[in-house]
Amino acid sequence: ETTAALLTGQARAWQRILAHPFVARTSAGSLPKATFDRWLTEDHYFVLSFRSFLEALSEVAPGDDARKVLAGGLAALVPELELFETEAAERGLDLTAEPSLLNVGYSSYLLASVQEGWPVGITVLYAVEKAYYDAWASVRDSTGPDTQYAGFIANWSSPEFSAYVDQLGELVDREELTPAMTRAFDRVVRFELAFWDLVHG
Ligand code: MP5
Repeated sequence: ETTAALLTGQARAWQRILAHPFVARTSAGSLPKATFDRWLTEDHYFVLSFRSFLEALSEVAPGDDARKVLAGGLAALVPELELFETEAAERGLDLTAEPSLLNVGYSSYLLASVQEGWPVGITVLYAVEKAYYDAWASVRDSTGPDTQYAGFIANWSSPEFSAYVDQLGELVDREELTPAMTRAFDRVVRFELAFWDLVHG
């Protein structure tokens, strides 16, 4: 299986994502408010870029079933962006703040990956979503329902999101693994770790 090979190749880095202090401290309820605020502001920029990426990737989807899966992902971004806006307003955050260069780099890479074609683009999409699902599912499993992060936890660890990530994995598994796909997957893993470091450091 293509996804199994990709995940196995990055097993140690994947553990580092799940054990990252941002994830661990969010779970433990000991994350400083300013750190979460920083994440929220940076991630909002990321999600706006991600939406353009998803739209561009839909254009090169090989069939109606793939397009339908991606359309579901696009639809989910509407309530997700509302969540960011509501939380930012409550926290008094300026979502138009200039993002970090790392974030600009990661966000630009998403769109650039579509130029490499569908197999690379769908690999990038799967890696991005799987990384968030696994991280937020681990937060979900160690926090109660009264956590201040409930909206975000639900967004990326709901049964619906889990099913969506599985569908993305099935689309990746239709593809024969290529070095370009491995490079893309590994790059997303490095970006994910660097993103957590950025907001937590
Ligand atoms: C996602 C995200 C998940 N919001 N931020 C990072 C740094 N990685 C992955 O993407 P989405 O569009 O919020 O589901």
